[in-house]
Amino acid sequence: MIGEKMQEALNKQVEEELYSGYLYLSMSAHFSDSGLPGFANWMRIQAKEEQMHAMKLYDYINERGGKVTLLAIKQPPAEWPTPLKAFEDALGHERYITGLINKLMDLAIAEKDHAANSFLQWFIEEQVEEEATATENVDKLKMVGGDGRGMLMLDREMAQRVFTPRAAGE
Ligand code: OFO
Repeated sequence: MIGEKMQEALNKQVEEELYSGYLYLSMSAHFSDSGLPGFANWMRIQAKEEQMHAMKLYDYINERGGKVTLLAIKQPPAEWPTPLKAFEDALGHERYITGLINKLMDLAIAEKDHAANSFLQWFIEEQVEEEATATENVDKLKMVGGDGRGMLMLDREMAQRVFTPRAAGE
C-alpha cells in the first residue's frame, strides 16, 4: 500500500508529465505552423514520450493500491520567437522536471518507501537523457545560428525521429 504523501506527490507528477506533453505538443503545433515539419515531428514524438511517462506513474499508483486523481493541466504557451528559444525553453523545462523527480526521490527516502525508490530510479536516469538530448538540440541550433540551409538540414534530421516505446519506459 502506498503512503498518503507519496500518493499525492505521484499524482502531482502525473499532472507535470501531462503538462510536459502538452507543452511539447504546443511546440509541435507551432513548428507545423512555421514551415518546419521535421521540428514538429520531433516535438510530437517528445509529447508522446511524456504521455508515456505520465502513464508509467499512473500505472504505478494503481499497482501499489493507490488512487489516481487527475489534476487540471494548465495552458502552455503557443508561440516562440525562434526555434532556438523553443528548444531553450524545453531544456529549462527538463531541468525543472529533474528537480521534481529529485524531490520525489527525497520523499521516498524520507518515507523509507523502498519500492518507490526503486521505481523512481528509472525517472532519475531518464532525466539525465532528457537533459542531454535537450542540450544537444540547443547546441545544434546555436551552431546553425538561424542560417536557412542549416535550418533545412536540421529540419530533415528532426524528421527522422521515430517513437520508440522502450525509450518512453514501456
Ligand atoms: Fe521530459 O521527461 Fe518527462 O517530463
